[in-house]
Amino acid sequence: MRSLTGYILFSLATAVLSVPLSEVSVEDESFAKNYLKKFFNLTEEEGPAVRRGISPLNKKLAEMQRFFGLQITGSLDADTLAMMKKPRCGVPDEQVARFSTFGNNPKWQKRSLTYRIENYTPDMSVAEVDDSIEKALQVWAKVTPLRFTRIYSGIADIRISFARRAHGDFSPFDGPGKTLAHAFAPGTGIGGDAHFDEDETFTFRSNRGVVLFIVAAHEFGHSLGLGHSNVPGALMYPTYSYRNPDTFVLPQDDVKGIEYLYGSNPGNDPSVVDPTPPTTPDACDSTMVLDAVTTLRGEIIFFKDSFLWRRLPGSRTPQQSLIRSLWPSAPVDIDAAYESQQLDTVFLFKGRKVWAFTGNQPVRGYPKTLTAFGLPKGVRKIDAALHDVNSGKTLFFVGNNYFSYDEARKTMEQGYPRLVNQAFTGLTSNVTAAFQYRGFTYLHSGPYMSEYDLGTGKLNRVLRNSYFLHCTNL
Ligand code: TQI
Ligand code: CA
Ligand code: ZN
Ligand code: ZN
Repeated sequence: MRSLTGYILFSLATAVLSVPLSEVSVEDESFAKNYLKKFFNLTEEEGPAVRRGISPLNKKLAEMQRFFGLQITGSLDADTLAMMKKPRCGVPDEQVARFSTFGNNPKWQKRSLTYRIENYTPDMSVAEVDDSIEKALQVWAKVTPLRFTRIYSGIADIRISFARRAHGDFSPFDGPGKTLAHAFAPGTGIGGDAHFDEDETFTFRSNRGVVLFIVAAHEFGHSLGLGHSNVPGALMYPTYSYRNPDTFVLPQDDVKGIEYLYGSNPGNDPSVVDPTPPTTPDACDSTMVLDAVTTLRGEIIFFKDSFLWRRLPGSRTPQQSLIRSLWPSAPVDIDAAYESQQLDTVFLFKGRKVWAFTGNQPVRGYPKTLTAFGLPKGVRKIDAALHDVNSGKTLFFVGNNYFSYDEARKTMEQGYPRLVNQAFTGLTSNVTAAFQYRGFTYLHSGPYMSEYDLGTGKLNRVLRNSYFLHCTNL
């Protein structure tokens, strides 16, 4: 990594030399580098391409030029730089968390578009590929005036194909992993086309391999003119995570993005209640009630809906992501969570079930039921769980009561349930989440969080979620 800055500068120098007419300043060079990192996944890794002498920077420049319909030179020329500097929907991306469009807002000038599936992957049946593609286009058709018609011959607006390695455009695929697919912004010729990397294993709905429906829906977002979003959970967010195709609903941010380009679906009957688009919870919302909080190897993890925030030790700004991107087999909308440091395991609770993970690996034998886990039979769900490092006991909060579990003996303790407000003074409503951090115990009740000293049972202060879960937009 050390020599990389030098390496990038070197390749920029060669890029610039190949276009002798343009004068590119050092500022422009680093601007271009950052732009490509941000929007075209330029990485500073030393890969096989680097060893072969192909600069990743030149490749990315070519990719970007192809994307915007510029002349493909693979070097940082004046036109390319001008395109990079064009405002993206007039809003600097780093200021607002949301969708993006491409530099000059390329979009289709017609509402009726054709698509053609030019070949198939052997990973799935023909019917499954057809269905995945059709459903992926319908994701966008549902919320816009756009209509898609399949054709079986001739030249379609959106040509769909599977290919490996070099396949006739400027961006060869890279073998298994990394790039899964790519698509071109609206336009003639290659514009709108979507290519899928045949070296990936595509699936219809399993969480092994990549779900073709999800990747296709994301690529068609590009085919229609959307860039990446910086809202975790958005379909156009640039990391893949498994989602169930049968229950997928286009997130709010993507709806806003595509409506910005094409308007909303005029046929949408307001009396038909559509599922509300899922939104990403906002750490800045002071009324937000967290589902659960736990520690994990020194981090604090906050859960809300299908999302979590990780607060790394030494960092004040928590990182938001989907629960499934940390633990693909974990549930969403969980009830409670705790960490057993002795077992180096995090337990997640939802309804009558318990999941367990060590690091990011699921623990064998889980998920299991609350009763198999040791909780009394009558308990249908728990509200919060708290592991006390000093005593090795775990407290389970259920309504006004709590139970205590001896982690070492693996048994529930006698003499429980007890009343929560007898052990924790000042707590008048149910505990919604709980955790221990740096010797203090934190019990959440709605948007408030009470800090206790477990040794003395004393309430120190009442805080807001924002005490640990910093709001980063302010
Ligand atoms: N392919 C990239 C993508 O579609 C290609 C790409 C890189 C790109 N930079 C771009 C496209 C800028 C447009 C604009 O994002 S990928 C995902 C996701 C990919 C990634 O193979 O990395 C999906 C393909 F979002 F999950 F990361 C599909 Cl869904
Ligand atoms: Ca690949
Ligand atoms: Zn391609
Ligand atoms: Zn993308």
